[in-house]
Amino acid sequence: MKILPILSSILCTAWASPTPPEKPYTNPLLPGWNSDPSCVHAADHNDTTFCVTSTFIAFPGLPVYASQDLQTWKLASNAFNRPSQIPGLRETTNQQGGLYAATLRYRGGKFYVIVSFLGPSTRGLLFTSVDPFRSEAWSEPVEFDVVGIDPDLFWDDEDDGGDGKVYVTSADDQRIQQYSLDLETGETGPAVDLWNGTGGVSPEGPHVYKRDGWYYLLIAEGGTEVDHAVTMARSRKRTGPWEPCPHNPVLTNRDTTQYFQTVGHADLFQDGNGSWWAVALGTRSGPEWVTYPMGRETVMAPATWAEGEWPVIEPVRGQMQGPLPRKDSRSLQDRGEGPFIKRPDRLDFAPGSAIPAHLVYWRYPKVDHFAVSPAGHPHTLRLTPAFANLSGDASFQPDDGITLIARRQTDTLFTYTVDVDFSPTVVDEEAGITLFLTQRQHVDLGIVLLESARGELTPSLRLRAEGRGNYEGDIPTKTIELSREWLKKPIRLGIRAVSDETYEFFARSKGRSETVLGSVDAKVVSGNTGKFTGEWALLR
Ligand SMILES: *[C@@H]1O[C@H](CO)[C@@H](O)[C@H](O)[C@H]1NC(C)=O
Ligand SMILES: *[C@@H]1O[C@H](CO)[C@@H](O)[C@H](O)[C@H]1NC(C)=O
Ligand SMILES: *[C@@H]1O[C@H](CO)[C@@H](O)[C@H](O)[C@H]1NC(C)=O
Ligand SMILES: CC(=O)N[C@H]1CO[C@H](CO)[C@@H](O)[C@@H]1O
Repeated sequence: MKILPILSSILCTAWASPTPPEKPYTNPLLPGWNSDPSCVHAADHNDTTFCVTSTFIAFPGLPVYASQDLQTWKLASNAFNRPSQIPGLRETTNQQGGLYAATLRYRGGKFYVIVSFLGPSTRGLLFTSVDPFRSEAWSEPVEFDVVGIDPDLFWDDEDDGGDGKVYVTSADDQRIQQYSLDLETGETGPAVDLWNGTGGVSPEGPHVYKRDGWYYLLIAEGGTEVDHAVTMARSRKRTGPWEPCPHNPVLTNRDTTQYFQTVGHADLFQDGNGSWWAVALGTRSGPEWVTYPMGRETVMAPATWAEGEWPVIEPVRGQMQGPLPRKDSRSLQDRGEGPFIKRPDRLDFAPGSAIPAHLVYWRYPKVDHFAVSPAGHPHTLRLTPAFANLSGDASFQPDDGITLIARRQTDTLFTYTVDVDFSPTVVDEEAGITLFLTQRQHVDLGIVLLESARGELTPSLRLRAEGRGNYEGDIPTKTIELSREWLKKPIRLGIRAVSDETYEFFARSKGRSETVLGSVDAKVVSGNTGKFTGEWALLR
């Protein structure tokens, strides 16, 4: 199979650096499915900011992105990159389970990623690394008894009036709870209730910060849908009592007509110049919240946080401006494993190369089902069909594996093509491309062997969908029998987003004109079983 996808503390001292002038920028910051961001600035890593986002059951997972200008982001590594780190992913059937809402922190030269793994059971996992630009440098996780979801990591420093212990703050049972964690052994202390929020459903996504003698607790409320909001409380003591912020919610787009909705699940960080920023998740859906194939993306808003005061975060808009660092991420060019994430791809799987770090599988792959440039076929990726299709049938076990390798949709408008060299020999055998949200929701264009009306086995092109998401109309299935001419050469299969609401599926044999098989409404891959994930344009 030949594959050619073309895709498109504010320092109040005399030595404080001057704040750079305001510069315009656009959201999303990390386009495509990049929900639940958590970011940290590492001054002694060349003033680089790092963020981690959610990947649920995709593998590799927990991507760590790096930037120096807060605009150009590069995939530095994947904190979750080998099955030994989380054997239980093999048995995770829930399409919205797995790994989400991690917290990234940096301290004493070490990076920490703490997360709940929702697999056969719910476990807390803590990954560490001293080299965020290398996936392999991420540790095997220290496991701990997590209380619920969305763990945060906070050092209650003695020289800042604390008890010197490390605390995890997480969400369970409609409240935010906190307990100590031994970073070496994973031993946890008793959980205490911190805060229930201001009354919204699902208080979650907590982060704790200490400033000017106050413990600040930032949380998400309202559920990660159109009522999503960020609220805050503070206390002189780590365990409360908590005083809610008088201008809660500190960040939300609910009850607005904004394109960016569901804004919430925020984290705050301070860049090298002392400027504060909030990152959060947002969905480009408008208030209708019906068409959103890109899923939940990472957005950023400038913030100010005066001494002894509450932070003030600007509402999230598509076009914003703020004191962006005057650095240049180009110095990251040769660092890390993945690409600058807004660049188009042209992948040719050169002999001896690895599968690019930004491509993902659904759970663990059968490694030998994905061969880069096998003997006699340089510059190709050979996929071996799995027994099950992308949906899996009733007897499908997650560890049977589906042959799927995917790239995030990072642009609303794009063209994606793959040159497929495949001659099916068994009835129903199929290979092609897919627009994939979950195993229950995807639109597939494949080359498949079908029995014709005349009873003959005929190679055909077939467009069909599994699931319907938020779409209510008829979803057409289209089948075209392929003549011998088509089969002599690789067939180029493609998906084109003709608008942010419509995908067109097409095919072309070399020297022939393009055949459009049909258009599919983006609502098909919005909502329902993939409410919390986002779109992948894929090959399989
Ligand atoms: C800082 O950047 C230089 C030049 O790119 C690189 O050699 C060095 O390793 C970087 N330091 C860290 C801590 O990343
Ligand atoms: C917080 O929520 C928990 C669980 O629902 C409840 O038991 C508790 O009474 C609530 N606390 C307050 C102060 O409302
Ligand atoms: C997947 O395979 C199952 C079982 O063979 C079949 O019922 C289903 O229609 C197939 N779905 C797709 C989208 O290929
Ligand atoms: C670390 C950092 O970003 N420093 C910048 C702070 O702002 C000044 C003025 O724009 C820049 O010169 C520094 O490079």
